[in-house]
Amino acid sequence: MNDSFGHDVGDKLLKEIGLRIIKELCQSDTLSRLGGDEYAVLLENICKPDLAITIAKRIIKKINQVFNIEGLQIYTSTTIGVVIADEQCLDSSKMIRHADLAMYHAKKAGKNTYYIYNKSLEVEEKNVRQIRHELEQALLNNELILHYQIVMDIQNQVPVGFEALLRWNHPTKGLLSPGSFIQIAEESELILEMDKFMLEQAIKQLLEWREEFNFPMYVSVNISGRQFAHKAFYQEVTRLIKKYQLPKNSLCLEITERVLIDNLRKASLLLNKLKKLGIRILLDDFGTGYSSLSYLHQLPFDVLKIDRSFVNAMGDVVLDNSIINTIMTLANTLNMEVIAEGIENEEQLKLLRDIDCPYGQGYFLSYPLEPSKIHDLLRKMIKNSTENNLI
Ligand code: G
Ligand code: MN
Repeated sequence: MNDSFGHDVGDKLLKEIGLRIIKELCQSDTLSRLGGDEYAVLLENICKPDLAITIAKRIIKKINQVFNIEGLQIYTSTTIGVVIADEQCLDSSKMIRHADLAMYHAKKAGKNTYYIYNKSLEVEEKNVRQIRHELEQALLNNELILHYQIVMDIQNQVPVGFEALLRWNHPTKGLLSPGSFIQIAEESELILEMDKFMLEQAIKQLLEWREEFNFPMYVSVNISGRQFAHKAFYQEVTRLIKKYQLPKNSLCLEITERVLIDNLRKASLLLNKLKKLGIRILLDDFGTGYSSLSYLHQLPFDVLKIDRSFVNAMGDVVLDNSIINTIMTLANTLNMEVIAEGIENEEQLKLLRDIDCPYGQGYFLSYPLEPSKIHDLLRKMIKNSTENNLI
């Protein structure tokens, strides 16, 4: 708010919010501002815990209504953590900490929500702290590694590139997929370090294989929302392109809709700048989010990646696959390429070929594997393509 409208408006909004909260309280209650945009309410003498929830709901509703400040119409939202005092242990700092934990939990559930503290939150919090600590160590000890999955031109059976996928070689738990740790990393600055590492590592690997096989492949790297929004991201990409003299169109960045939707104009500017550097932009998991036609039109994607759920649900006749057919037509109209994700068997591959889908990846073509295995697989595939005059 301060950045968009100035501190004056920000200050007035905070006061207005305070006034709206006070209106929901009675004489014996206390309201204070903890700092930033956080407030604490102490309800004394309530007859039953439910009342705290009723009041939380009322506060959420009131703050969700428009604010008129200096001629501006401002909309905002709230999340509230509720903690019920334990008669045996009235420790104020502990109560605030618990309310805080509950509030963060509410935030994860979305805007305009409340959550009531319970003991399991603390266990969860401890777990998260532990994983975060282990991740910091992982970065220092080179436990984070990249696996790669080959992307194929499925019409000609020729490899065209590979997607870099993060794995954690955990000292006791074995090889972990990002699902088990990426969210925790994304909630802290750690994700930035991890993304930086991935990007550089993937570029080095690409150049090594391009040189060895003398074959024009690309590498595709998944970009987190945090990194995409970070002001140093563009600089970092520029630095790497210079440092490694990266050929045009050999680096792809995979971005999900979720990352872009918050600030379409800013996203569009950044994507266009990245494209000028010779980077290709892939829209990952297409079809699972908003898939709004207006942003597809506004953003300069090179490729749509059809989410694997659609490939998984394919019928066995070309005409039965209206969603995939529609995505193909859409991509053609918008001058974008298509990669089908999650091809797991021969039937799916054949159908996608018949539908004229140009590119694909999935377990049936290549599992995500450690670099040495992908190296051998690429060598075989490229040798095969050359022998059969496919390239
Ligand atoms: O969101 P994104 O498309 O980047 O997800 C990549 C993930 O998909 C990787 O973790 C990879 O292991 C997984 N994956 C790759 N190919 C397949 C496949 O054929 N089937 C399934 N179920 N998962 C796949
Ligand atoms: Mn991806």
